[in-house]
Parts: sequence; C-alpha cells; structure tokens
Amino acid sequence: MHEMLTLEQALAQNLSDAAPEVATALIDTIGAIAQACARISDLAGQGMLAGAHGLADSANSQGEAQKKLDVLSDELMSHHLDGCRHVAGWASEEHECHLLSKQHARKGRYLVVYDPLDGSSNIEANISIGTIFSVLPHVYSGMLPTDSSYMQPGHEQLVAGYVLYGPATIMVLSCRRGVLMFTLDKRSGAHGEPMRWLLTQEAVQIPAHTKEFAINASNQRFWEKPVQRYIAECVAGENGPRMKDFNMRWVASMVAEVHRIMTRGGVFMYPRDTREPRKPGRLRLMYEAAPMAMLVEQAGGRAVNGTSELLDLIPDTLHQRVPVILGSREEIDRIVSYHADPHENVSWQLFKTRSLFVQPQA
Ligand code: AFP
Repeated sequence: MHEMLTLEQALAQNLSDAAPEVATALIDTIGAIAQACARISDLAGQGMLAGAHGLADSANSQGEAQKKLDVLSDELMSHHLDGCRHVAGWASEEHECHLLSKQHARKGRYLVVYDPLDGSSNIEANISIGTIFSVLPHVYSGMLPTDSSYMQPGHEQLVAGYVLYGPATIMVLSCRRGVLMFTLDKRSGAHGEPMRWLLTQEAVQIPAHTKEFAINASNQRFWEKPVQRYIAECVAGENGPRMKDFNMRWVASMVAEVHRIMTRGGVFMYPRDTREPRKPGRLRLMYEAAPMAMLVEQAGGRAVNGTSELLDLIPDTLHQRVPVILGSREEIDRIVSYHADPHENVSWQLFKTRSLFVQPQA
C-alpha cells in the first residue's frame, strides 16, 4: 500500500495557495482540535471502563442534562484550544457564553465554535457519536473577542469539520478547498507522542441523486406541509409520483447521518416544526448546522433551512436553533421548490389514506 499523507502533510498540500503564515496558523489550529478529538476517541472507545458513562449532575447552556462524556469532551477541547497560540477564544454547546484563551485572547487570529459530543443520547447504547467544529476569523484580532465577534454567517467559516467516533474514528474537514477525510491511526501515539491522522480520501463528493432519507418520523404531526409532502412522496415509493422506492435511516447522531450522506448520498432533515413555536428547529446554527452545511456544499451537496441557504444565515445568538435540510443536491432542490410554492403541497389525496404518514387536514 502506498504511503498515506498525515494530517499536516495533507493540509499543507490543500492550503498551498494560502499565505504561508495563514497555512501554518490553520494547520496548528486544526492540529489542536485533532489532538483533542483523538483523546475523546480514546475515552469514548473505552466505554464503561473510562467511567465516562452516565449523567454528570449538571446542565448545559440550554438546560439540557449533561452526560459525563459531554463534560469531559468539552474540557479536552478547551484544554487543547487554550494551548494553541492562534486561537483567541471559543464557544461550545456546553457553555452559555464564549470563553477567552488565557494567553492568546488578543493576539489569536481565530475563533472556534464546537459541539464537543454530538449524539450524546447514544453513548450508553454504544452507537456512533461525534464532535463538530468550525473555525471563524477573529475579525478584530488585537481586541478581546465578544459574543458579537462570533455572529458571522456560515460562509465566513475558514474551516468546518466533524469527527465520527464509530468503528473507526474519522475526521472530515474542509478549508474551503474541497473535503478531506482522515482516519485516526489508533496504533500511533505510543510513548506520549501525538496520535496520527492519515488521509484516507480526498475530493469527497456527494452523489446528486439518492433513494435514502433520514428524519425523526415521530415528529411527523408537527412538520410543515412541504416536508409532509416530500416524505409522503418518498414513502409512497414506486406507486407514488417519485416512481421509485426509498429507504429510511435515523441514528439520532447528526455526525453519523452526515457521514453516511458523505459516503453514499442521501437527505437529512431536522425541519422546522410546531412543537415549540419559539424554537424554529432543534439543531444549533453555529456548531451543528453551519459547519455541516459548509462540508456538504464543498462536497457538491446543498444545505438549507427550507427557504434559505444555511451558509447565508447570520446568527443572533451563540445557541440559535435552525431548521436543517441537507444532502444530495437534486433532492434538496426539490424540497426547496416545495417550500417555495405554497399551493404545490396542500392536497395530494392519495396519502391521506396511508397509516404512517397521514397528511393532516388543511
Ligand atoms: P444529543 O447530542 O442531545 O443527543 O442531540 C443530538 C442531535 O443534536 C443530533 O445529533 C441529532 O440529529 C438530533 O439531535 C436527534 O434528535 P432526536 O432525539 O429528536 O431524534
């Protein structure tokens, strides 16, 4: 087998058109995140042996109960980011406010936003979980970052990525120059050396067509009509207007769902619903939707909230929630067209009779 490139080598190649000091700073920052994630992978991989299962007796920024692994992963990310001279500060799902680097808050050129452990309801079930991260410019480098320093639309991200802790630990990232996939070499890291990530795929592309969708169908009664229509048509299969059978998946770890889409295409939706009208969606814009949107777009897919591109949304708050619809481009174009035409989705009689995806009465 030919020699694989390490993370640092692959990034140097990928960033060869950037100014040398920018390439170095980005490679160092990604390296710090990668080392944190290698340690999270180790903790997650030890399962109950690490004593990291169960609740932590605390709540996160939004009042959700934290798991021990949420807290430990957050501490590992903070620790490694604090050691990186290019990072001025960071914001995490686990903290209400952003945090400042102890030594580099003024001089650092980047801000990092992350979800340290996505899919934490899956920890004890030993189902894939992940970390999602995004690197933004610290526009007023030289000054201390504030909450408003983070309020940048997704298309300003310099790096977006996730790490999937599954049978293999895989990091997928983009520096706006396509999508790279790395695998953690779990045999590395002996004698206290940093663990190695090896490039296992580059120029990742999401197929434009798919016959697979992922949605939490238990929320069907709360969905808006365009989503009701799209799913009803998929479920109708060969006999419906799509004239083909679809398959459905739901892992409840966004990282795992997006990774499946990266490898074979598909659609992932956590759409707007009417459960809590003040919350337009479940997923968080800054550390779930925006980084995943950039990765999907860089791989040739599309990511929207139904009517707008996710990368165009300007956050109002660190923990803002948004509807998320992303994946294979042709399907997302179709879903956007359903959202755009209020008449197109109102009555499609055939599926009023179906049991699982019954159209609600208008
Ligand atoms: P947790 O990290 O709280 O488990 O949430 C995971 C998540 O943010 C995302 O990864 C899943 O797609 C989604 O929530 C699952 O939501 P449901 O529990 O409604 O299926």
